[in-house]
Amino acid sequence: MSAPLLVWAVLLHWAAHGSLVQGGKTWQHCTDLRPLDILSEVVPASGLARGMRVFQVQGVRGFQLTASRPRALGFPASRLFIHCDRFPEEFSIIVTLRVLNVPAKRNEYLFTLMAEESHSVLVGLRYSPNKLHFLFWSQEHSNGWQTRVTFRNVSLSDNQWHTLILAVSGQSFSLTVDCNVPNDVVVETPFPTSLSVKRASFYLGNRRRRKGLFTGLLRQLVLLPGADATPRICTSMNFKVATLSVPAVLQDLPAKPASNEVLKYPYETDMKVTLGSRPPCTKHEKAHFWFNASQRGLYLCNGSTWISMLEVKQRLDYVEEYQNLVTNSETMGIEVFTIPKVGLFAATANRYTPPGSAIYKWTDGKFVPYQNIPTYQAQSWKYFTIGKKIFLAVANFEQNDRGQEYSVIYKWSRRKEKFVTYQRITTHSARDWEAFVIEGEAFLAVVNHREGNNHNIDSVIYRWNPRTGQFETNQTIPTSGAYDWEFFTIGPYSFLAVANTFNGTSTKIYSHIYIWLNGSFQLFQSILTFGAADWEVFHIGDRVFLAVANSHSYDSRTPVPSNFYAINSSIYELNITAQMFVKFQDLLTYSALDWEFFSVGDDYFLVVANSFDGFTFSVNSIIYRWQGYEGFVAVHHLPTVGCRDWEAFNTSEGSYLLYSSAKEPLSKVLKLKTT
Ligand SMILES: [Ca+2]
Ligand SMILES: [Ca+2]
Ligand SMILES: [Ca+2]
Repeated sequence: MSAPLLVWAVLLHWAAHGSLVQGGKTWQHCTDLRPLDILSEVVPASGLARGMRVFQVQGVRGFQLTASRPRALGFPASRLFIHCDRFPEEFSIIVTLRVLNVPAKRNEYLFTLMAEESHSVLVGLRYSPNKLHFLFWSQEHSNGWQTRVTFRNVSLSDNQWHTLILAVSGQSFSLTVDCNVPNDVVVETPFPTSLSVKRASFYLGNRRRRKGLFTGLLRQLVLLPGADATPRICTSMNFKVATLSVPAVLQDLPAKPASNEVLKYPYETDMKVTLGSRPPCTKHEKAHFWFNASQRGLYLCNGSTWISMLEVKQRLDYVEEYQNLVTNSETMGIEVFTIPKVGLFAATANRYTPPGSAIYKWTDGKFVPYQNIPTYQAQSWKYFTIGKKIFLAVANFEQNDRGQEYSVIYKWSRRKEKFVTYQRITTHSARDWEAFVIEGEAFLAVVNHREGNNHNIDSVIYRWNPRTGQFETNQTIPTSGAYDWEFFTIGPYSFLAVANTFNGTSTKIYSHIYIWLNGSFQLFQSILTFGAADWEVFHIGDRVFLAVANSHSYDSRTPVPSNFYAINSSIYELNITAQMFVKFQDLLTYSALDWEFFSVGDDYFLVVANSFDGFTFSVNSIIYRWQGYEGFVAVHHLPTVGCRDWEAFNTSEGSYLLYSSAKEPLSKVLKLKTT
């Protein structure tokens, strides 16, 4: 078959609404997810605008505004909406303020967006005693009348600073004060899908009149286009992250809150954003942010230089099919590795013997067959080194033709330039090997899936004995239909996570994370999973994440769900303060079997192996891109068949993904096209 080279997902999904870019750049910039700092826009680089004074109360600074020249506190919306003249359809507004006692019946405007040629308030936020009103103007729905959304019992007049988050989406309006329980209001008129800001201006603390001026202190006013920022802001223990709501912040480890006071006044302790022209960056400014309003750049001081947090160097544009790799038979796992001075290899764990599994070598920009190795329903390969020795271990799921069941460690022979058998280890329907080093000692852990029909068996951790040159049993850990080991370190601590799939009656069972303490692994945390097939650990800045691939939701004791396979797979984040992983994001997957994390330029990605949707094995696997406060957002849909495993690798020519199919003898190399 000579099908033309198929281009998989040529167009970039900017993914705000899951649709494709069609009309060039405008569309793209309309969904620009950068924070728009309204407050800083009023402050000229040279100093303060007329009508503004800085006050400091309780150690926190804010602006006090005067009513004499309300227009001086305004600026054209086009200064913020550079590429697109529509107000976002969904957004959050974050305000930090301190209000004075307002006489009853008096209204004070926090800000307005007004058409130049009329007195219409297109968007506005207004405070009256114990009430907050959000105003907007909708031509499509209310015949050009203003709609007012009122939040009651909002008492801000306690001489304290407060942070408000207003999240708007369609007909639903949600106000959160100091990360307390949100106050949700649903109204008949939805926020307009297309509100033009052409010839409109923002006014700070007023509605272009002297009357209704805000008399308190205003410290922060940010518009965040896109989804509701509240969950990100208020579930995170790191309020530094939270209040800024940009990916940048996440680069910094959470500071341990000294007390609940910190939670109440996040800005007082944590807000370290500087505006204006480039400030100095020394160790005193470390972890401070600089928002360059004129260029919309957000920068983080790392102790010596300002690092750009919002601009990307290289960007993944699309993914293109690069090589069809015909395999010996269906392929469960793949392992890509480099043998120093020899080259780049891929090992495929194949189903049938003969011919068994194969190792391919990257030659002239392609994988070509290099060595066949007899394996018995091989599930995965693991490459590792101990000193100068190079090893490759296979997990065999079945017995050999003589009824013996074992998995094998192969060693690279420099003389033969092949892998040769080194050590056999008795295993029970082995699924996976993990290799790691703790305090200079080498370990190898096998996942035993089941013995006969019994899924509740021990998986084993072996320790390398340098004297005998063999792996010896060091610890056994009870597992239930286990699929995967994942080793990782955080600072001086070593962890091992197991993915438990099935205990004989249910796939809704706990998978466990172990920590190395006093010479052995001890239980650290248990997480409820659904036929967990894979754990993937990854770091973004100083943040540590753990993603689980949930394959299957089945419980013999509960009614059959509509679909066993279309279920969430979850990403957890290490919370340093709580010393545990907490749920960060759920992503809908279709019998997910693997996650692979990779980066391109300054961008981070996760690709999931979706294998089955309940009807067919031909399902799209998805590449998600890290978008800061939005978490991971789908950007590319890749057609796959029974997708089992993903591997990311780089050569001098570029970045690639390799995927294996558990349903057909064809793996594929995809090339990541960048600009
Ligand atoms: Ca593993
Ligand atoms: Ca993985
Ligand atoms: Ca993988």
